[in-house]
Amino acid sequence: MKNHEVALLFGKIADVLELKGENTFRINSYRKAARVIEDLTEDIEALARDDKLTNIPGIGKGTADKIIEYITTGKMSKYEEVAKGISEETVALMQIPGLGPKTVAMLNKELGIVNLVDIENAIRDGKLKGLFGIGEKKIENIVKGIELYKTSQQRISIGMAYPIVKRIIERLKQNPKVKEIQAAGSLRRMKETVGDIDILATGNDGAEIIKSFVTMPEVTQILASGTTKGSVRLEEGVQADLRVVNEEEYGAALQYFTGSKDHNVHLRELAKKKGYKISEYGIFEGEKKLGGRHESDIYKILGMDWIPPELRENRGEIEAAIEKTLPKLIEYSDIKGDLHNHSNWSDGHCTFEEMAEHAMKRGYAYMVVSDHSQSLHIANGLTEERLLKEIDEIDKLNKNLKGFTLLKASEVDIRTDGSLDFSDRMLEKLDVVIAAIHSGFKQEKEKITQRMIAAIQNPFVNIIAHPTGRLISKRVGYDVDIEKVLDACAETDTALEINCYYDRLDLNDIYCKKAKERGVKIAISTDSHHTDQMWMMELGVGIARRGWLESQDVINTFSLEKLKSFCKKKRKHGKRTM
Ligand code: DGT
Ligand code: CA
Ligand code: CA
Repeated sequence: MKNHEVALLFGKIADVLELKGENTFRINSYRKAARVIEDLTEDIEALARDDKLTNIPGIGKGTADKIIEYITTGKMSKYEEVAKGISEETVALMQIPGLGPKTVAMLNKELGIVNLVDIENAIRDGKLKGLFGIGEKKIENIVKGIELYKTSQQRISIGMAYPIVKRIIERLKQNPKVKEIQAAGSLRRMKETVGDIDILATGNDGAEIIKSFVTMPEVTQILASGTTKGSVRLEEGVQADLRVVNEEEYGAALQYFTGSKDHNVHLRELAKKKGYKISEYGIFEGEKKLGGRHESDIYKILGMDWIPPELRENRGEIEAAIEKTLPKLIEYSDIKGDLHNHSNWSDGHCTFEEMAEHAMKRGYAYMVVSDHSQSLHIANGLTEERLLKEIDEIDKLNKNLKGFTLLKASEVDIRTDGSLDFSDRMLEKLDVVIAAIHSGFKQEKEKITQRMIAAIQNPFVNIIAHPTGRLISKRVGYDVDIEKVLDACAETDTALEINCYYDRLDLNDIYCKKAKERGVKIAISTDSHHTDQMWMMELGVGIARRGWLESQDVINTFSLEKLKSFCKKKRKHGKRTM
């Protein structure tokens, strides 16, 4: 539905007119149009199609024409005309709570403020106080408004959105009115960040379903609540929309709202070439509806295999689906163990017994205990002496476990000169060695790449953890030449990690695909410091699927024996440096 977009645009026209000091009659009529369209429960596109726009109270012929223009062209010439000479930044400024057009106009006249940075500077320098009608309270409100605006602009990590949505959907499923319910959009595609959450449902009482959605405990603000759509802001500041659609259109709506936009655009072109039309309501040949109940209808009728949502980014998946060469993607149920975990021997919060118990509950066959190495003092890194003791303890515990094995490991620090934090003699005693960079992030590209390659060439190193060091929305990561790293891994049977910890997700999907193309194996590991974090494996599998990985590309789908022989193989063929 384009209702919100259209309403926003009319609101912006009103704002700009007001900013320019135009007459109030026109301004009010645009505001009114924006409000009724925002409150509308019917789809404005459907009303336009049925020539019913002018039936909406407050919408005359002129406004209806503008709506039709926007729906058909994606533009509204009236907006472009009135906004001429005013930057998008200034228009955006007027959307901030506490900053209407009048205030922005005044701030522009008095202080030359045109954008967010300008106003933040002015507040910081105390320039606002004393201006017309601006007191302490008003400034406080503007500061709060800016904060809110910023959070509403942000995308949230999938790691934040995923559990919330899972919980919401599980709860709504309990509602007897709900027949089918599922997430769509970027969340269903397991994109690493999510702009907003899209949920689709079917059921026989739309209004009731929407009501139970907008009254959930997670809701902090209700943005819209109708019979087919509810829109709310949730705890994390993220917006979530629930649409209740007709059963016969569920598959088509799911396909449409899962996106991505690029995937859908490509698919629609393809449909057009074949003489079909696809929309959120179904797939059509002329007036005749060919399908839409199931998502697979759309792909099948277009002559291709159904495409898993994680692949729908227009990165060759449509071509592969036509040629029937899509990968058989890894599934969560293929995972046999978690390959990177910390216990309270270093900076974890649980004992490895507790971690193992949780891993068994997840149905795993093994789990790696990989506490930090000695140099990492801030993480309570283990000296060789303590690591030897930990190994003994793990051996003792393993004797009492049936059908489950704790693997002895270390997350050994790659020091700034490229040497490892333990001697080979120590590493040799471990089942799995994970090497990672935790310092010297600002090193030159060549230096940091050499440093990582030195670790990869060590015959005992099996996995490079969080290979780029990035933190989603917080840190770009070190400047490592990933191509060279991939080459070195391919030559030495060294795996790269998808670190599933939600603000890392490192490697990302793009690099996973590259790794697969080079024959480099991947380890999907949670880097858990608590049992409560081990669920994030699901995020890592999502990233792996986005990277086109199959189960044989991922070493923790291997049986214990196969995993052990993968790790040993390198020792036999690699160089010794002790
Ligand atoms: P996000 O929310 O920014 O993380 O990304 P998405 O992919 O969830 O995008 P969103 O929420 O704007 O829309 C959900 C899906 O609906 C999107 O993936 C494809 C479809 N969609 C929305 N608007 C359009 C559009 O204007 N054209 C096309 N082709 N598809 C659209
Ligand atoms: Ca979305
Ligand atoms: Ca959306």
